[in-house]
Amino acid sequence: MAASSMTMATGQERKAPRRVLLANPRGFCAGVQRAIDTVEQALSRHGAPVYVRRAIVHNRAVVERLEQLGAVFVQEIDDIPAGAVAVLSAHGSARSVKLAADARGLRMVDAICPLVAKVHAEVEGWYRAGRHVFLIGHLGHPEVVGTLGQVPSGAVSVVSRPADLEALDLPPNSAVAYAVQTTFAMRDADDMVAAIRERFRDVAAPRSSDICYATTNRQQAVEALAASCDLVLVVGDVMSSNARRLTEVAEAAGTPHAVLIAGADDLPLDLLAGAATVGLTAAASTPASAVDAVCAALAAQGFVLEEAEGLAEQVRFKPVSLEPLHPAPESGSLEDRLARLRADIDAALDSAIGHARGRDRRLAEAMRYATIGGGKRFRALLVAAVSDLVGGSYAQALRVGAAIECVHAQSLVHDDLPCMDDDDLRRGRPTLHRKFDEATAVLAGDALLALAFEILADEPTHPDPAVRAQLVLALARAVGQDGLAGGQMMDLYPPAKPSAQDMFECESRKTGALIRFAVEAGTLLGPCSAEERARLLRFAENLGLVFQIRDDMLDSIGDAQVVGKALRKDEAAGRKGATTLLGIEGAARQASELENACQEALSPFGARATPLRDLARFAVSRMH
Ligand code: GRG
Repeated sequence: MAASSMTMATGQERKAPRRVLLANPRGFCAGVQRAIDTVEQALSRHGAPVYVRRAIVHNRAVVERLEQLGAVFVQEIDDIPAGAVAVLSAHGSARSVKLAADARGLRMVDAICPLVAKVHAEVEGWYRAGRHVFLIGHLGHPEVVGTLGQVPSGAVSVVSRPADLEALDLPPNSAVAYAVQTTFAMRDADDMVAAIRERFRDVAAPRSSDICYATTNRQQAVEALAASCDLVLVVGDVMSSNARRLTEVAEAAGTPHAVLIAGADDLPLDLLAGAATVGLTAAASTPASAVDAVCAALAAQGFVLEEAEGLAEQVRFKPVSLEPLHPAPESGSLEDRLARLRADIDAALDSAIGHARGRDRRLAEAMRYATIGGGKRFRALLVAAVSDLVGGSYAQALRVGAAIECVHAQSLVHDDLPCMDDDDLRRGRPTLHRKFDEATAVLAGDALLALAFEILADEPTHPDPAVRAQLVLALARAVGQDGLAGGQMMDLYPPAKPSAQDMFECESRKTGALIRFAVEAGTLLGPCSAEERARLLRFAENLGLVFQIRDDMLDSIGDAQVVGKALRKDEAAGRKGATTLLGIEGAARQASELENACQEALSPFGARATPLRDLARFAVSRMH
């Protein structure tokens, strides 16, 4: 068909007019429209300049028009003045970008396409479920970079061709999952999924296709007309992944030539001269004005324009809220808040441990094993809740939370060593010295302890060096002779006949000290009156004891599977905890009285203290 049209086109007695077949649908999708609207509305609401990190969508003309309206496009968060309004691009951003924006005090508006946000949520869910995730996409594309940045590095492998799977060292019985870049070519994704399924038995898949409706519709529309065209023109930016996919799809569907053009100035005149039927489509990021200009130029060359039959798209997304985001997990149930905080803490720990070349990889692996992807994050949530209560920054609280989790992980790793509690299981997995070896466990603990102080002393934790010094001092006291180390000594070498007072003293140091530090650190991150601080510290004192008494109770009545470690060891070792001294009922009564004291300490804060109340409730009733 294409060849015979060409003959007609170049022959003397050509009758049929030369025509342009316009693919339907083409051009802007709902996600692109929403992102552009977001920048325009942010400009009218907050005034110029509004900063945009990276191209809001991949189209030069769109970016230039927004620049004329007062938008300033930058590459990195550091290029944006503190306190400014910043819009994040439709392609989605890594967690670290949002945390950097928050730490810089930016008023952040995230214009992520909701369909990309769906992929982020899937990837995070599979990572949490312990699956290795394949992201079918193009390495380096901003959408892929943003998706990778939702989980710690190494949790996701980017693959684009079946051959990429061969390079991976994963046994066939691994639990895996796949997600797809929203603008990936449908047929290539199908091939990739088939290759994954052939290699792995346990494969979790997205509930609905990750390739977005706009990519799907535009690829199908161009595929339907390509074979009848001598030439297919795709109007779009060279940076646009979905534009480039449209040229590939058109060529694969049988047109002899598919050319990506930015606008009317780029028309391939040599190819047009010999073409009778030209297909025309446009990427999801191409404005209608660019397509109109190309149509006008083709009409001027004698082409008749014809709309091809196709789908009418009705998709519209809710506008982005223009209330600048501070991504603090202040809303939702305790479980929701914990889930969001866990993901953020994992990302903060992953980036703090880092991937610097030349460092010992085994040590870094052991540090990640000890800290990432496990634990309730009780102490980190506590810092975030107190910081939020006193008006502190979430990003700063997250850094302090990560530091505390490093110390906590260190204490668990050392506590599990044969010279202390000699445990094989922690957080439902082999203890660190069992997974690695004892020397690595000692050194990973040492490095985590050093990292905790490094995080606290580093500038992004707080702009005021005096606050950073206070944080460092308070943590040093919490882990030293009067804190964890001293408490552990009392536990290992108790007096011959320990009294209830001895037991409380030991637990207050071993467990309470870090919980008290979490609360104290939170109060340092925002403005807090002396009275508020005293109440919060009282809350912390009682909470630490509640937490430890419940720990003792779980040792007697808990389910090892749920708790994730060996139980019934204290009594066997003759160690005196709350349950051995007070009995189960007595311990429960004591914990409940202490919880009441926690709630009383919070009473003047009213509803603002709900997250802290929830934590106290959790501490007294937890099963793990
Ligand atoms: C920190 C310098 C320094 C020394 C450490 C080994 C040691 C000295 C102290 C041991 C402290 C210890 C193991 C206390 C028990 C605290 C406790 C109740 C742990 C369980 O905490 P969860 O339930 O654990 O919050 P997850 O796994 O949820 O994080």
